[in-house]
Amino acid sequence: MANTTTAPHDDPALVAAFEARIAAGESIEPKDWMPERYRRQLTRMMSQHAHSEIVGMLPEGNWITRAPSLRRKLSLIAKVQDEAGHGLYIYCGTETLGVDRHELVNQLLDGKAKYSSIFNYPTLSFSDVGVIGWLVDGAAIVNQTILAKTSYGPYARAMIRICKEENFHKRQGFELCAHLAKGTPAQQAMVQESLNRFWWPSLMMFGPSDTDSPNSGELLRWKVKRKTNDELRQRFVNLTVPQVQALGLTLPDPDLTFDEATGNWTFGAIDWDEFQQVISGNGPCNHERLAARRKAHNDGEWVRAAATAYAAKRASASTEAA
Ligand code: BYC
Repeated sequence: MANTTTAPHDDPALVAAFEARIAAGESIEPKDWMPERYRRQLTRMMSQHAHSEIVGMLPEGNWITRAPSLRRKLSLIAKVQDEAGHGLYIYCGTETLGVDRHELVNQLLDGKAKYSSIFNYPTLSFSDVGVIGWLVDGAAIVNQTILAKTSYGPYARAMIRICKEENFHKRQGFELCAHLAKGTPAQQAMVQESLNRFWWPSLMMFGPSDTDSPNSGELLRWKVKRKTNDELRQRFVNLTVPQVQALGLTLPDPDLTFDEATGNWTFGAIDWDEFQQVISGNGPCNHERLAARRKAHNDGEWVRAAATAYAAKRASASTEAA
């Protein structure tokens, strides 16, 4: 990943002016002056986000050939394609910060870049497609609706469009889960089993607890993040528990209780050791995911070569015409 531990000395007067703009709620745009550390933090966060969208195509893409009906296949293909669009859109956003997309892609392929932990879990049944749409896109919406108010203009604008599509993904996921939950005993058992497997990893998507989140302080100060990891996780739990109940399903958490005083659903302890393992490259599917991305990248070499040759041909044609 881009180094975020050191930054050259920024002019204190420029930093003060920048922080005053942030405090006033102004949007920071690509050509505006920004502290080097702000640029690096955004590059880190946005590139991880873009990688997550691209790797996030794999678990669900696994089921395209085995979707149980034409309707399910069409909506799954459309969703996976949307995720590709989100990735490309956010990579464009990172380029406004002065980084080369190829550099970021290479960091992913070399295993140096992070991407969301959730995509290192396997999709074992078709109901996982529903649960991912419902929970994973649902968690993404909670996180990204707030990011739509982030201080960096291009990222905020990307989130507005992406959230609209994620909302649609969430609905198709919930609709699939509702269909299974009302179905045969075997279908009910299938969706319950998917929910059991994806619940805790979905909570981990929001990142470590606030006390163990090294980046949050700086990101909150610069209004890149507008809520903490724990605040967003709690919001997701509060939104999701009633949906689980409405489907007649249960969550794999014996400690889940409603706290009348706070209006929050309190939940049990998250397995942070598992989270650390997954984000360190040792989750159930990390190797498989990176192998798939490397293969796709290598298989696409001829497309990149053709596009480069075509661009060169057009450039020389326009030079000759001038
Ligand atoms: N997975 O200081 P912290 C999607 C890392 S895609 C892996 O709290 P921060 C979708 C973190 O990077 C969902 N790593 O970090 C796609 C940091 O490591 P480094 C992706 C994680 O940045 C397809 C370290 O742990 N969404 O929705 O303040 C289909 C310490 O964490 C994770 C985004 O990327 C994780 N879950 O907060 C369907 C949203 N959590 O870099 C859906 C944008 C933490 O220091 N990103 N780490 O080595 C964010 O909002 C924030 O970056 C995070 C983490 C809340 C994720």
